[in-house]
Amino acid sequence: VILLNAKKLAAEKAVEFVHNGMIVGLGTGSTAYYAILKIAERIKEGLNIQAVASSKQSEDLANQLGIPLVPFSEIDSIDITIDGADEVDHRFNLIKGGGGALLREKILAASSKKFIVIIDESKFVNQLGKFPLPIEIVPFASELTIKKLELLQCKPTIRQQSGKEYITDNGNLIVDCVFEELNPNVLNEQIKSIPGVVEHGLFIKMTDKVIIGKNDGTLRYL
Ligand code: A5P
Repeated sequence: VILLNAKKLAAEKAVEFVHNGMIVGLGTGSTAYYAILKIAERIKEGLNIQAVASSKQSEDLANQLGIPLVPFSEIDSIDITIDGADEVDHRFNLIKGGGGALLREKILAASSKKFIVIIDESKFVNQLGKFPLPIEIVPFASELTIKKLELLQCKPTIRQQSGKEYITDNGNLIVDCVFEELNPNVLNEQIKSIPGVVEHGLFIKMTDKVIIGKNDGTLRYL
């Protein structure tokens, strides 16, 4: 039996859209990992690109693999960003941030000419919200911010790691929110309007292409 890796399949397909001279946004997580490996492989074969990383984790990986990185301050825009997601619906709305990198990921996506999302089929859903929505908040007065989030009918949990509060690359907290009903367009505005919220993991109208790797070894494109 050949074991197929649906994440790897989608990731490697996406890297076919990377061409010489491009500035490439590197995503974060176990699916983006395979895209980064493939980009490194193509660089060894002669591909000439520069990359921007969406997290410390992806930056470290890119450095280890010899992918040339540029600081964000030195570029005007990104040609293509390839990143994973936690959930994707039919309208190309996403939940991201399971890995905690949502803020930088969203900054990259918003500055990218092409934003390609790579997932395995388990993440393609009819309705977003089974996966708790990650929301990045500043530590100052976090109790008050969380109370305001609760008014939006959500059950918030402060993310923990090794018995302590998880801290993002930007020094903030992540609150994982389960909503009674998740209306992406409405919540997109409501959550952002709460002072203390830095960013949330809903990515609305940002995605150009979704590549789904299936367990039977085939691909599906949206
Ligand atoms: C990282 O912050 C997230 O947005 C990831 O893109 C998301 O959690 C997907 O990760 P996996 O590919 O590991 O499932």
